[in-house]
Amino acid sequence: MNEKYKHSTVYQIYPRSFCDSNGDGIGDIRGIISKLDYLKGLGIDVIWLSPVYKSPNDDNGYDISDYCSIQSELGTMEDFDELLSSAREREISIIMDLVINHTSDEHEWFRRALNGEEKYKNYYIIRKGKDGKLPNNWGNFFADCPWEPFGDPANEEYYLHLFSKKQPDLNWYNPEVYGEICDIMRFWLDKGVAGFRCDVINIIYKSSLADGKKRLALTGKEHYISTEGTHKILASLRRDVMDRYDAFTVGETVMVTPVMARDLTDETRGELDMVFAFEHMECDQIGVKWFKIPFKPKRLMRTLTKWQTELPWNTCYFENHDQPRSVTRFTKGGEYRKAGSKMLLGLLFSLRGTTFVYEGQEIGMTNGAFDSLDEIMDIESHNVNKMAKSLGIIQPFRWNLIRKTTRDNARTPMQWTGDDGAGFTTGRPWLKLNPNYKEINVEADLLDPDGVISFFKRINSFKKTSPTLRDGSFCEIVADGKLYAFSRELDGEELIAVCNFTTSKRRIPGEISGEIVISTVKDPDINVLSPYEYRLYRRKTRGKI
Ligand code: TEU
Ligand code: CA
Repeated sequence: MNEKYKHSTVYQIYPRSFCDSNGDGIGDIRGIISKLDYLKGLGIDVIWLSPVYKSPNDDNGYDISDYCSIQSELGTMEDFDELLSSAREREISIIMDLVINHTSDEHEWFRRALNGEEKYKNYYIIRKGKDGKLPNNWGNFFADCPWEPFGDPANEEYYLHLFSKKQPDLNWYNPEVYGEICDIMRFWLDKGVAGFRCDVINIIYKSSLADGKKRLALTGKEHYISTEGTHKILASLRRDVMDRYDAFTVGETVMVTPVMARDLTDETRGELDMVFAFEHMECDQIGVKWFKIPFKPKRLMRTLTKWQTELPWNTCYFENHDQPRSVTRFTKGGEYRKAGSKMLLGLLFSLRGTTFVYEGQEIGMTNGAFDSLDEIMDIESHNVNKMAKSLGIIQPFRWNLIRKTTRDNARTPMQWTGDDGAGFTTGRPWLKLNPNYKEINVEADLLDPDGVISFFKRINSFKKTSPTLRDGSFCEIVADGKLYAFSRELDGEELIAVCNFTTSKRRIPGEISGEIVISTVKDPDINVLSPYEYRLYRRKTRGKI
């Protein structure tokens, strides 16, 4: 793949929550334009924009009703074009979120299907019920039933929706759907975007609609995870569209294994450039994400090592708009918030792969502080609540489960200043601000010489200029749940990253030596790591092997 993008630092923006330019409480494109210098200062190369297309917002833009126009509350196409050119002036590229497993039920295609136009009915997956029952026994990602009556219930027809019922799945058996999506991709690429983050891309082609093997969650998934049909579509999209542009794709690939990820990113097959895997996001849960268990650092370390070893090129990320905040999740937070945030960034940038960060991660933003379900907007959380209720789980338990897992944890407005509205808005924010914005905000962090942003800039620019950190091989040294240490090696140089995942001081193991090139603490002790310290050693290996 294109070396330029491979070594980019990508910053994800969740537009509703980033910066509001007109006081309506919703972040917008002009707000993003106003922060481009800030992003340039961080050393960002690429912005991944979560969806900005027209949408009834059942799932905050992941339910698209028009792929080629801009959601009016976020701005206009002129604003978008200005964003693109202002970013380009700063040598920042933009990738779009390509959501093609489903559309909104308010998309013209679905409306025309409902009107009885056969052509458009064939854009979706519509099936007759079986003897008064649903077409199959599949599960749904949002704790719902994946079949909804299509039109008049008397017809006993249902449409498939693996997500919300306002997100009907597209029928990828139909070549016309393929053609439409090619046109949409070209529309944005012709404008000059640098590619796409492809939403749940490894589930688009359902190999069959037969009943699935019964499971705790997502019964039926064996019929759609990384099917041959999906591989073929991806190879065609690459050949027919992507290869004609200077652009790249990163696939959001759910439930993917290293073997699947290798196939999806294999240069000779020519499908995706890189993929987001999820296994390391599962080290504080059992089975489904709603059953959280205490975080097990050892599981995180082992999983990172597994993927670093088994996949030639990873995407490295700890946060996005669907996951709780990493500092809350993977550290004790509180008095260790700053140290923990920096350690996690150090770790992230030391791994082999393309680095993706999420808005707010650069200041160590924490999970939202919600008091009850009334403050939650995330459709997934509301569905989980309903499902848990139907299972007889009582309210305090339901809330406890949702509070920890809700995607709104990562969607609270960006904390720019300590002023009312956190510098995010002069109005009433669409989602409750975390009250800790008074202490945790960009303005305060920038003034703090020991702040998270200054470390972010340091480690980001170090990675850009270090061939070893960019391309070196990966080898685990320690992964005992307390310390995580690994080396990266290239052309006779070895860099060793060491992370302390505990709140106590820890002795440096004997095999780790060299000159300390970076540390998250001011005067690092040669023999001992401070709580949540990250440091990087350098030594020569020439002649040793
Ligand atoms: O997420 C896909 C997905 O699988 C999530 O539902 C995931 O299971 C959960 O959010 C985190 O564990 C993508 C988008 O990132 C998400 O925001 C959308 O809601 C979803 O697709 C549907 O488009
Ligand atoms: Ca606004």
